[in-house]
Amino acid sequence: MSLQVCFHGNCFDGVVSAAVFWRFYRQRVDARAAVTFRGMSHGQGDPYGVDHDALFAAEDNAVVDFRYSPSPRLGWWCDHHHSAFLQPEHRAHFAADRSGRKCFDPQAPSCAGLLGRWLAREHGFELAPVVEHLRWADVIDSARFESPAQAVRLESLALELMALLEQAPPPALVEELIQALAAGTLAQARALPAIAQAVAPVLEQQRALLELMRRRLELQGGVATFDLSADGVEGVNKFVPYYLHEGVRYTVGLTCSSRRAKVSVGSNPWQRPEPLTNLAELCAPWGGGGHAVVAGISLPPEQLDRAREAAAAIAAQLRATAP
Ligand SMILES: [Mn+2]
Repeated sequence: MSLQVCFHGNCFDGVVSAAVFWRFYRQRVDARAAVTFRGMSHGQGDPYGVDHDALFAAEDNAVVDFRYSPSPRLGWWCDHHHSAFLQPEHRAHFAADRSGRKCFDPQAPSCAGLLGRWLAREHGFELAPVVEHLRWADVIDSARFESPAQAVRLESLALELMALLEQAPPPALVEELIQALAAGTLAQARALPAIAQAVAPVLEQQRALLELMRRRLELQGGVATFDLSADGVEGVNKFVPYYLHEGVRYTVGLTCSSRRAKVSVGSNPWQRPEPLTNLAELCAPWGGGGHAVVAGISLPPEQLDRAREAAAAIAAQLRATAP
């Protein structure tokens, strides 16, 4: 039997979900299945392309931590994203499914946790060997960190792996990680030579970025601002401002890469401002969006000046809400 597992790529929860599913499949469905893994990402249009059946080309096909497909070739599905159904017909198709092999819960903090517990309950999966995987997937995917220090200093194996995946490592390395997580503990996966070698420069880069943020961050009226648009930095750990300064209510950051100029707006998850200004609404007039507590604006890199203007305007609006 051939099996393809599609998962949310470059994401700790997606990778752990793929590992948990593969462990289950070998344990309960087919110990000798030939597996392929495919990391998926959201972009313009339908991530499965115009012909879903063509993408689900293996004899059995699973999707975890990613969007639904009504393809009859999709055998297994589990997700927790609010945006799981691209079309209303997809939701109806899922609701009519009687296979017992599809699971959705938008309240679940992580897909891996939802998947593991569902497979244990409904399909005889032995959960005990992966409880540590699932616990960390819950923490990371719902950003339920104990403190800014835990979120920033990456002082645990799972957080190191999270940081590695955010840097979009090569698919072969991700597959090696999935296989290791399907077979053993987080510590065993982290200790693999290829993983250890890939993690080291990522941690070094995170430390350098932290020092850069220490120099760039400006705090006024409880609003931390930073402009890294000239530094060629794209992915910034959004919790750094709360780690570096006490009393940060909101952050407004500007970054610019070859792909986009980005304004990132967030509120302190450990001391949520009260009343909270809805950040998605603040970003909307500039063509941005997101959630009430964290939002952003993405523009083409040529419009960096407009992004800077938006960042300044939003920071001023947030300062004006000072208690
Ligand atoms: Mn997830």
